[in-house]
Amino acid sequence: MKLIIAIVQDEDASHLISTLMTEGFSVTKLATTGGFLKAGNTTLLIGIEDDQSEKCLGVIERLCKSRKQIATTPITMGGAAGMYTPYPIEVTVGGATVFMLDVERFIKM
Ligand code: 2BA
Repeated sequence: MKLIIAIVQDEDASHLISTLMTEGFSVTKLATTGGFLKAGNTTLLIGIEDDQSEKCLGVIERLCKSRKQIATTPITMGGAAGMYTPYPIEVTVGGATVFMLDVERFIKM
């Protein structure tokens, strides 16, 4: 068995979850926050049998779109004076960041 941890954009989450469930996958949704943009994203926990990994990854790849976002990153000016000037940068977020782990034991009590 494997555990897929998929970090996706909020905009893609609900369609992705409903499609995964229609395809027979069990999904747990977590509301998470990206460390860089400090914006909300969605993390899905999906427990799968080994032979389902390509099917599950295919659904995620098909439904999660990459988007450009403007991040306003403060850069420090003036040393000890501690003045901050917002510095806008464009970043491409997603489609999805996926971790796949081997599951040692799966227990339901
Ligand atoms: P965030 O950390 O908010 O990052 C959002 C996007 O900002 C990233 O998109 C990437 O394009 C950019 N970015 C992140 N760190 C950067 C940096 N130090 N300098 C310049 N640009 C940077 P994605 O790569 O698609 O990541 C989307 C979200 O997936 C991330 O949100 C984070 O929540 C998660 N993530 C990505 N890689 C991860 C990792 N190695 N471990 C844990 N979570 C990860």
